[in-house]
Amino acid sequence: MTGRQLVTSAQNTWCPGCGNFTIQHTLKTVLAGMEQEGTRLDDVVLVSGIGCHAKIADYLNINSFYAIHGRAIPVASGIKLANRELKVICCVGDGDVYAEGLDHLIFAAKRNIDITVIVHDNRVYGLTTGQYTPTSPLGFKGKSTPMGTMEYPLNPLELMLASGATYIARGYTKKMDLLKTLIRGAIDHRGFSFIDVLQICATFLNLTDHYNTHTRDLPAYDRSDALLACEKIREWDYNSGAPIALGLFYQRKAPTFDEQLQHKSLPKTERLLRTREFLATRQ
Ligand SMILES: Cc1ncc(C[n+]2csc(CCOP(=O)(O)OP(=O)(O)O)c2C)c(N)n1
Ligand SMILES: [Mg+2]
Repeated sequence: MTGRQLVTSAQNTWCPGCGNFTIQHTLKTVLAGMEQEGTRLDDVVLVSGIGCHAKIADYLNINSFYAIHGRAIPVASGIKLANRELKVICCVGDGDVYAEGLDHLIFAAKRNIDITVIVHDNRVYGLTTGQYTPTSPLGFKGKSTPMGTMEYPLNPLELMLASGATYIARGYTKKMDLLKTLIRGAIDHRGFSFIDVLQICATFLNLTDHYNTHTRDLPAYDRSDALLACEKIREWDYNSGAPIALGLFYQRKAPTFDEQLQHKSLPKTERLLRTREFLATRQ
């Protein structure tokens, strides 16, 4: 099917002003562009977690799987391993993937499985009405922390770098052109691609003014240099008032888990060759 209507007729229940609209629109634009360039949209699968973000599976007219909370990544990994021809995109929430499903995120990055993870990081549990998540700012007052959280937020990009992710980026929903480039780059990347998308929660944590005044583009540097990437990633720790860099922080080529699994069925000499190639990429 070409030129398909990408938005479904399902009733949209996101709050007015929610950042999810931008992510949906941007993903739709990227998919339409890919289709124009020859990708069959039937070869794309969207897997979502549970939360406000996850409703994107209802609203986008592509093959999709509504997983359970925190388990979008294992479902996506299974889909990719069953059919390597598919482009598998996970839309997950910060509560979903940095709390309940964190171990899956780390291991998917470690394995460098060829899937794309887009985190709708509103830094709060939106659907369950405002509890704190691992990226909520220190002191955030929500339903479960009426006196303010006492925990310092996690820096998910640093965690992904340490875990072995081969494409690490941060976007912001009010910078749509950049977000589009990052999403397209992530889908085209062979290996585990990760984008943390800062989005506001219009009802429980509206950081629009802060993001609008603090976000900056990343300067030019060698994106395959892990030490430089780490330095840039650490400049904003999800809590300080420091400038918030947006863009692609890190990218490197490495064999993917799905490729290697296929190599297991190759003759021994061929396998050894592949193993050497793999080790060379880890120096
Ligand atoms: C196994 C399981 N644990 C907890 C829940 C309750 N629950 C549903 S959505 C949600 C939080 C979602 O937050 P987030 O992933 O940040 O998504 P958002 O709503 O902010 O988009 C929770 C805790 C659940 N549905 N299933
Ligand atoms: Mg959330």
